[in-house]
Amino acid sequence: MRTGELGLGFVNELMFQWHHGDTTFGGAPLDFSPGQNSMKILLYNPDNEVTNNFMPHLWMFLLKSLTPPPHEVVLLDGNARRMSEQEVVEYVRGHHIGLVGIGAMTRMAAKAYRVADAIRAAGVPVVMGGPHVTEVPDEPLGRDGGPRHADSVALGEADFTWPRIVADAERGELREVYAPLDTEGKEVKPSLQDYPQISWSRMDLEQFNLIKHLPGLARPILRHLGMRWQTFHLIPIESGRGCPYGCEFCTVTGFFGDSIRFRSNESVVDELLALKTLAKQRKGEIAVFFVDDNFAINPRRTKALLREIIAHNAQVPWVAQISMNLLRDEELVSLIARSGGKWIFMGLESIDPENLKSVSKGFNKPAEYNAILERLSRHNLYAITSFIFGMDGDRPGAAERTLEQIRSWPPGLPVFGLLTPYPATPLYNKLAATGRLTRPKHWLDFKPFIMAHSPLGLSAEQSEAEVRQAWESSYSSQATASALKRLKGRPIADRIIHLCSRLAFRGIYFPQLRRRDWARLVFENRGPIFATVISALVAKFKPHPAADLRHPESDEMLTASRRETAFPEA
Ligand code: B12
Ligand code: SF4
Repeated sequence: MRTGELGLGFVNELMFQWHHGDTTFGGAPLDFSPGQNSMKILLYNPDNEVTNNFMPHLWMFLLKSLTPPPHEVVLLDGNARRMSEQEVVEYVRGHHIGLVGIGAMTRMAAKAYRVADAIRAAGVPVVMGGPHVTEVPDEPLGRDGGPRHADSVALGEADFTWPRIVADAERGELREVYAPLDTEGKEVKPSLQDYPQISWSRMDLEQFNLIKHLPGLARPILRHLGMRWQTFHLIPIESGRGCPYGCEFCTVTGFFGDSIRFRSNESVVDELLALKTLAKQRKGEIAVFFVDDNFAINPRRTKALLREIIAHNAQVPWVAQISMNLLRDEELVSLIARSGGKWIFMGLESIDPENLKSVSKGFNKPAEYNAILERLSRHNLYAITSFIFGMDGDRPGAAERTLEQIRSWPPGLPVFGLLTPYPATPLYNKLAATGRLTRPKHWLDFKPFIMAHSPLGLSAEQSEAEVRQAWESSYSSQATASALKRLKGRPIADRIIHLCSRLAFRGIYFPQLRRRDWARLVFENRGPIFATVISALVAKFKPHPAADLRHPESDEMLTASRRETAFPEA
């Protein structure tokens, strides 16, 4: 759904006009000059109560950067620090918080509402934003017959509305709905040309230090093997917004719109350079996740950005989401590798062309999956391939047929999910119209990997079993051993990262948040772990021949410090 098309009676309640310097609100001039009263604002992102994200959410850092002075903003991410409703309330009381902003994906909505209820009961106002409440704004406002959870909702992209919300909260005059609409009720989208500078060096990133999550024993071993990092952070950066493809199950085209917008190359490069400096200062490593929906949606622009990254020596290891069809371009793939790209996330979804057509993703061509994955592999790039089961064309055995293909591809990280009807997507509307939703408000009773509708060729239980089989088979200790064996000729740092990623990715399906889960996992995978440690020791004491360290596509040699150690030093 586009915010400008909200079928709600209150669309015209709010007209928000913002035209580069011409800032009016409902006709009245806006005043964003620093207010008298400094407020402490908490931005909170809930966990989904089952698994944890490995990366902080960009929206919190972005809104913090857009908050006008003199207000102070503190951030809490339930994924890094899981807290009960009462614990969040204690935090709010203890830190004298005057306004709480909560953002949530659909699967975190139930927890978000419970936390919001507890905070409001303690007398502190709550504003909710993000994709879920944008799709179903009546729900948090209690206009659908259910209880009310939020004082206000911010619909759509909140870059422009957030300063207004803060100003209204300071005066105690929060409105119910904030939508970035012009005087004609049309949505105004940020161009991203004046993207704010996110001061990562001033953010409290300690809660997101991934080294903290390594099992105790792993740290000294990795240090002994040459890993000098004291911190490791995966930082979200956006270089653009929007994707016009409109896949049936996806909220992105509706939410961000099919108008694609980009930051300037300069501003992205500056952010990367700042992060590089920060990593050095903290004696750590920073990798970047470009959270763009489709990082190469405009290949010419992406290539120009990657060339700028290379020219300014702004390379950091990075991950991005790129649709398969755009990776046919050899020059693009080569630039990705040379600019620091390591992992590419691809929504392959299915190996069945009919299935793909049925969800409007016919631009994915299963016949070329292998060739494209081989191309990435030749450039030392690894793929995170995402598949969905429970589509209408799936029949029993869908997982095994998919696994057979995956096994023939270069080793990567496959992930599997169920077709999930997110509210306001074309898929949701289609299933609702045909009476096929079995749990129309599945998010209020979130259960991971449980169907919310009946597919045509499988039962819900069969679909769930296909997903289970896919995870079990792909992340068994035999599968990990075989993947590591096939990566034998690759740089040792790549192999260690692959091994650690495999052990961590398994946790998306098999909860492994307790120490004893990790101990069992390490024991089960002792074979590949031992083999990798031995290879790392060999690499440390007998430096690899130059060819192993040479980038396959360039003559650039890795720096001397990298040559000496199994892991790049900060
Ligand atoms: C990065 C990302 C992830 C990361 C994790 C999230 C993270 N740490 O950033 C990873 C890769 C782990 C991930 C996983 C998943 N993701 Co994801 N992800 C994204 C992605 C690509 C970018 C998010 C982002 O940072 N966007 C840029 C920021 C600036 O936009 P934003 O978050 O929307 O914030 C803006 C507004 O929404 C608003 N806002 C947001 N919050 C708040 C709060 C307040 C108070 C206010 C005022 C405003 C506000 O202001 C911001 C500025 O305008 C989005 C797609 C997208 N482009 O957003 C999907 C997306 C959020 N993911 C989605 C999904 C479905 C998933 C998975 C369920 C996929 C799966 N099947 O496993 C998992 C769930 C993970 C979990 N823990 O449960 C859906 C969510 C749909 C929905 N209705 O909930 C999205 C929208 C993509 C899609 N295909 O539709 N994801
Ligand atoms: S290509 Fe990706 S981001 Fe774009 S609509 Fe399809 S699933 Fe969504």
